[in-house]
Amino acid sequence: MPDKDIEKYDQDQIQILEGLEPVRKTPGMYIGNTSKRGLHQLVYEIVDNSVDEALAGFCTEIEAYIHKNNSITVKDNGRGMPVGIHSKTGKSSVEVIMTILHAGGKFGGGAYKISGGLHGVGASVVNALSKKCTVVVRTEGKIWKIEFERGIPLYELKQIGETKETGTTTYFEPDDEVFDELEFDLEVLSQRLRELAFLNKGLKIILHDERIEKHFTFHYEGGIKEFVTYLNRNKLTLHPEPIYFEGVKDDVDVEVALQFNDSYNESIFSFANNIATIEGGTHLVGFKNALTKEFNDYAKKYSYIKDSDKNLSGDDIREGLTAIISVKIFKPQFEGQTKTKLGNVEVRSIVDSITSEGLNYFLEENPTIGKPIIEKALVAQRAREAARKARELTRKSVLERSSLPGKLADCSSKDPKDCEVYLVEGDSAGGSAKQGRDRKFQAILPLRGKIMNVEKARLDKILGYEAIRSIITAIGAGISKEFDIEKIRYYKIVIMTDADVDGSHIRNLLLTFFYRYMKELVETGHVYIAQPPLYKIEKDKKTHYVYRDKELEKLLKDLGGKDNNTRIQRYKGLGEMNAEQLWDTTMNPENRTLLQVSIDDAIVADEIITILMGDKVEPRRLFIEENATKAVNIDV
Ligand code: 1YM
Repeated sequence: MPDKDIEKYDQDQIQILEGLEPVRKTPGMYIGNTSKRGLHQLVYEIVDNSVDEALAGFCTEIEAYIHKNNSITVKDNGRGMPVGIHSKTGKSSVEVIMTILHAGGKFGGGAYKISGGLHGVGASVVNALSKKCTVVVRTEGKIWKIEFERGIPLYELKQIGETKETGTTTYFEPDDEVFDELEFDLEVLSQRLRELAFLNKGLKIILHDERIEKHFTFHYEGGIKEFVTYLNRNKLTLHPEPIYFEGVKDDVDVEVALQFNDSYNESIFSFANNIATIEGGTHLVGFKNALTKEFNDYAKKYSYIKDSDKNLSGDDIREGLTAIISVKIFKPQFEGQTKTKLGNVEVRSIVDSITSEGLNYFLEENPTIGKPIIEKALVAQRAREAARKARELTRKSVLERSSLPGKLADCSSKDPKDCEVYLVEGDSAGGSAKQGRDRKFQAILPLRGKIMNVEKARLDKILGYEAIRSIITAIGAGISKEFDIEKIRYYKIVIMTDADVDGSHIRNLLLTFFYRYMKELVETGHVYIAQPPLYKIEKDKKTHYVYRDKELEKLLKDLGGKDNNTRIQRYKGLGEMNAEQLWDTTMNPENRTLLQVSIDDAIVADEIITILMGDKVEPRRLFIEENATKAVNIDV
């Protein structure tokens, strides 16, 4: 990191924009929403300050605690937030940082800042949305402390002790008046903290979940090189170590790691200033361009292809590729629908030339490693040609067919915004759903049996499954590269499966299919999971439904305990519900809860499918062992 030109923090550089009331009035504007995602965003905002401090070269370790009452502490060993008096306000800088919106140092000067990313609004927003918040700063031999309630300081920054250490500790308790959900998800937090540790090599991040007394250390000296190893951990790789290179040009810091596996999938993840650029951008374009060029040059040099032969296409080369591209730049421009597309034009040629140089050097030094990669690309090229022919034949019948699948019970409304389609496991549940639905806006597509194994199949084979073809035609927007989100016939695609092992398997297969072949559908939040109840409880002629195992006991207690007037029915499958029950519990927008599938959910589904269907036996055995008890629980 370029720490050469870091300026001493200047108190007056804090730019005062506005107070905290607007944050409490419209929290969604600052953290996206006030449900699960927004709640977790609070942690990222605080951790981002510590990571910025690490990028500036002053912090090596971050610890995060999820406390028993779902409050959070983040501690770092950086310089500590500035404690001096801020001349314009006469208040301590810590107080200013915590109470004034958008207060920050000289943005863009000195070090790369994560701030300026997606939400990047900083600690003051977290403070505003917390019932309680405490900041402790260790700097220049002294320990300082200040506390807030709902953004309001309880006292001025005060010295509470002495220390030789430096750093900042921020504690906060999310406000139950603001958030609909207050429980932190260990999986979600560990995923992001692990990612941050991969993206910032050498940075140690420790996560403590005090609710279950578990501790996780994320620390990777190899950075994104280890990230690629981790992503490929369940796959058979074509070469033992990921290829890694880095470079800095015109203040743009570029890191690339890549490794090929024997699958047909391309998994490239790009980041700018530690933010996942889901929509790609100039860094990704530069990388792909250089990759295609270098491997074609190599293939020609070693006579795998002749000058007169067709070049390998980018798709041919990227088959089975797992790669991370991470850039750090001073003024990232985020564009696109979800503001996750890097727009800085200068980055394209910089990543292109650093990738070209890096690959060229690597292939010169390791000529044998290029061989299996090129051979695979040549197979892919031939297969792609065959697939193109197969697709052309199927296209007429599937992709461009005007008639809808016979099993689809379509809705009468034609405005996609109002419409939803239920992908239902099994014909019998499909029948109930057809009877129970509101035919104005709800369409039903029954799917029979196991769907397919998308893991080991190329597109031509996948199109051979009838269930897949009917899903594609029903949604109406094509597939893969030809997928066009503008053409979707339903804004909500709802997966409705049984609450048992088979149901979850089918759900994972469908999610994997959407993730691989209609990714944008998931990214733009059109995919949902229906939540059928697990139990029906009748007591004193009243019917209650229970959707989660842990709610059962509570409900029984609330109803005054189980007695002779209680009959509890455990629903094993959707088929056990009649049309009316299915409508009441699972399909009626007034009562139902739909889970919106995030790209992370889809990635997890993809991983599960890779483990269950892939070639490696050991991860599969481990997965089944680890999940055996859970599986029993869902299938009692
Ligand atoms: C647990 C959360 O906030 N650490 C932290 C924050 C800051 C600094 C160091 C820091 C930054 C700079 C100079 C600078 C912040 N400073 C500011 C502001 N951990 C946590 N550690 N000195 C210290 O960027 O120049 C905001 S956060 F506004 F002062 F720059």
